[in-house]
Amino acid sequence: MPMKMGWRWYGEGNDPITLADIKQIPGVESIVWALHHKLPGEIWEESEIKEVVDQIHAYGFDAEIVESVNVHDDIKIGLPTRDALIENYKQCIRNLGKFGVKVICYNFMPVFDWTRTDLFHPVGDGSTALFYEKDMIKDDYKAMADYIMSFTEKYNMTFPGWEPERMAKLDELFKAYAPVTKDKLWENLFYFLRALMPVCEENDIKMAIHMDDPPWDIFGLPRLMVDEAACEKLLTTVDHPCNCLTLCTGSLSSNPANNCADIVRKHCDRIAFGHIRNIHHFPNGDFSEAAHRDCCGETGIIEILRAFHDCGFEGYIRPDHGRQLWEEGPGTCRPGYGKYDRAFGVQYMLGVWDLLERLDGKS
Ligand SMILES: [Mn+2]
Repeated sequence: MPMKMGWRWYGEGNDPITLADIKQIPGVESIVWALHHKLPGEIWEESEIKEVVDQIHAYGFDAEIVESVNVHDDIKIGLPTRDALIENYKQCIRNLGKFGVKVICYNFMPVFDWTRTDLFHPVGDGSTALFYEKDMIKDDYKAMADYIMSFTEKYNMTFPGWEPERMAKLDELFKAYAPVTKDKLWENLFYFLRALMPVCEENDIKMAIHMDDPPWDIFGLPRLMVDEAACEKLLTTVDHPCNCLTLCTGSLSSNPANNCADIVRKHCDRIAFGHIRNIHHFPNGDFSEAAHRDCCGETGIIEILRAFHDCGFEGYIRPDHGRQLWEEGPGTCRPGYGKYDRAFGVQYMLGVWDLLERLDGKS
């Protein structure tokens, strides 16, 4: 199977972009989807899965990648309740396998999922992008959570990983995570994966862990998937072909020391899913998300695509976040998930990819 281009879609009634819109973007084959109303720990029922998969298939897309089946905090913390929650996760895998799902993206970040300080930051050309101001992420986790959650209330929009039900108990969550050291968190991740691998194998599904975003500890919470050494540790400790990575280039390259192309070359056979995103760094440690074009940031998009191509990558790639362009803004567009810049990203990546194929004599 050659590389497949994907597009993240939040579902009917939950995304201003429709499947009919996506159909007009040349080269998109896979819809990256999820049941966004499900809380971590809940079983995704077959009827619910079928409804969305049928919608996706009706437009000729495949529905082979789910992003994400979120992991319950009790599993990450390692509470006695985790075994029952892991059983629920296994049932999700079985149910998704019945509908042709091949890859489940997930993350293992404590408390907070992706973290930014501004979701509509001016880029300088009239567009806006997600922005991270380093000095704002120090100890006031409530201020940051309030900022992100203000969008939820104002625009009636919930973000994956920022479920209001969880955010309402922020102090409790921080307390529960207090004894969870980095080593303990690793152990809990391995426990989770070891339990899942036989079910993944039976159902031909890969678990693809997303990189932590940004790739460093925040608010005293440990973060694991931060660099090449972490990828190596994850893949060798649970050395099973169904234990894979979602290589998110934007997350990793928020730390300029990470070389994503090198990581692709080293671990290509265990990368199930690539998120391609470009980051522009500022000298003080702040960063902004940038257009996919190589020269718009420092992530090295061309070298990453070349590494995937050289390795004969047969997984899925999607444009990750884009900027908000033209009329896109708060209320009209999910931050990072507008229509235009991601469509540009798809075309840019496929342009590079088509040329690599041509140079290789494959097309
Ligand atoms: Mn990503």
